[in-house]
Amino acid sequence: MKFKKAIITGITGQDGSYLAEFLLKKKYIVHGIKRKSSSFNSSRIDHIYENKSYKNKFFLHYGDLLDSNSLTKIIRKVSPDEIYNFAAQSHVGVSFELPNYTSQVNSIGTLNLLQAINDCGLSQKTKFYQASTSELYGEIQEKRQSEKTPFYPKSPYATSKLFAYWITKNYRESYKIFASNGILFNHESPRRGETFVTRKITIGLSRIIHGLEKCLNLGNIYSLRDWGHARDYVEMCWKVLQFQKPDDFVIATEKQYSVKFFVDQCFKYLKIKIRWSGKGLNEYAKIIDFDKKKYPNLKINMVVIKISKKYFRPNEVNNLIGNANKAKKLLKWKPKINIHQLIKEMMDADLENSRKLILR
Ligand code: NAP
Ligand code: G4F
Repeated sequence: MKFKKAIITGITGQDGSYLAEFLLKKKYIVHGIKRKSSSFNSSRIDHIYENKSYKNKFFLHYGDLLDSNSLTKIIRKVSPDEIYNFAAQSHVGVSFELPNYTSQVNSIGTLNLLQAINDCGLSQKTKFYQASTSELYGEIQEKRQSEKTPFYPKSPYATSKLFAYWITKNYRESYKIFASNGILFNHESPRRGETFVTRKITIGLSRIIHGLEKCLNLGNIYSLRDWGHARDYVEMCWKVLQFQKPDDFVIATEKQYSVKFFVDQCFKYLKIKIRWSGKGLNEYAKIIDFDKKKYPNLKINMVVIKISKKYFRPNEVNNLIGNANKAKKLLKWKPKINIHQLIKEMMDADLENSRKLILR
């Protein structure tokens, strides 16, 4: 039996690790591209690498989206059926600090991959998935954003991903590569990068509970997002490439919550009562009731959330919510994990991580 071969860029990231697990279960041979780092950056995939049943099924290659030679070399050697381009400088806030680098990696990096497919003579064999994003909608032009909603990017990150979106379409039309964009809304998990807001909250609260920190500083807590679970979303990335033709799809839960709601629901899950007071940069949340036996490090009136100017962006995307009708109809998209299950999974994992930190 001939197994399908996939290359995943960004294998060490949140989505790369979940997709690798998903494809291996589907009997794919998975090749991940990871970049050289001076410290370990493989914690999300170590369990796969060490799993004996994936010996000769899971391979890692050093490569970088900015090094087209490395990409061509790996693609030529593997001759993959599918490439999933997840690698990116993916933090919107950081993209304002590193606009040039972000643009190089996210825009030119994507072009380098597409050109490598062509240069290796694989344009009629290798399918290409581009990790596009709801950030493309930025200053929203429609209440719910679908594949037809005009884009209005508001950060160097979003602008760089707009180039990547169009160059993917361009290579589809020019060279008939099966190249598709998944326009994914925010998706989170216990493997989410620690500086994205949901993970920052679940880590922050876990550390406060374990007495490792006193207070969590956040930026714009009134920002609205459509949050799903990364495990659900990577399955859709695969489905996008199994569709009968290359196309672009919005993947979203179609439900919207504020950052403040996410904080409230985390505290609710922990059975800790908080009260919000103040306005703007002076807004804060303090603890008003909790189980003293369960949480010996907490105190009544302890201020646990503060607002800090540091975490506001020069240009904010205030409001995103998807319209995923096309994916529901054509790809049978239906999210399995809701926000409360997501919060439970993330809180439980980070409480355990903090507990282990204390025991060290
Ligand atoms: P992530 O956790 O930040 O992972 C990004 C990955 O890209 C990491 O493996 C990182 O390697 C790698 N990378 C960065 N620069 C690279 C370079 N120059 N060459 C090779 N690899 C490089 O991101 P994610 O949340 O999994 O998201 C996956 C993709 O989907 C990203 O493209 C993101 O922009 C996009 N996206 C994400 C969401 C979301 O809500 N998560 C929504 C829409 C779109 P290191 O581990 O070495 O840093
Ligand atoms: O968690 P975030 O940093 O995610 P953001 O900016 O929505 O971007 C993520 O989702 C995109 C899909 O729409 C991806 F393309 C992108 O790669 C990334 O995965 O911030 C969410 C919201 C923002 O409005 C931000 O201003 O939360 C607000 N926020 C409030 N306080 C904060 C904080 N964000 C961060 N990171 N840290 C804070 O302290």
